[in-house]
Amino acid sequence: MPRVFVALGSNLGDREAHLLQGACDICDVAGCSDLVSSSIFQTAPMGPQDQPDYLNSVCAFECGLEPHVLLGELQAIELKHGRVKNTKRWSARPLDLDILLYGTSQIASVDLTIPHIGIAQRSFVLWPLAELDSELDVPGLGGVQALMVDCERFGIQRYRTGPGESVQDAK
Ligand code: A4P
Ligand code: MG
Repeated sequence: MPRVFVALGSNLGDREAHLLQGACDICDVAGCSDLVSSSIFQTAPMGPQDQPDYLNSVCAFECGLEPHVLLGELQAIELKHGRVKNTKRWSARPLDLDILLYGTSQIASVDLTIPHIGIAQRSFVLWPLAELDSELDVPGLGGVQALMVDCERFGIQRYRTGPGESVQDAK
């Protein structure tokens, strides 16, 4: 089964609860197993600045679902968390779930691009990805550690270390 990496982002409501419960919701999807989560990071918003800071994390799991089926499951979880489709690009949301990597696949269809299109520019994706697998190769783009060197930082700070541990270095 391919190993899949999904980015979680939240900047509305109880952001930490949305990320933690969102990962649990993915665990509950039939066909998804052995999920691990990164630390949670806080970042300034990319895009419109008149919105709260984000919490971001990444989870990795074994996936027996086809990529488009997985996308549908993730969108259903976003809706369950109160996500409202907004015509304004990059607006605030309780939970955003993006498929970053699906094994070594490269997909370019109308509604699904893998690796995710913004992966190389975003600290809030690359830092948690590297935490889960520092040797990870992003198909078509290169090693995650090399990508981290040039990405935009968005004022990234560690907010919560790993799953289940409280964090002292959250400032
Ligand atoms: N789509 C295509 N490829 C994928 C993929 N790999 N994973 C399509 C998930 N979806 C994918 O997504 C729009 C469409 O992208 C979907 O219908 C799907 O078919 P959406 O979640 O409805 O809308 P969106 O998230 O607002 O759009 P977009 O352009 O994907 O935004 P991003 O890239 O997700 O960025 N700032 C900080 N600090 N942290 C953040 O997490 N996130 C965003 C949203 C903006 N600013 C942020 C953050
Ligand atoms: Mg999205």
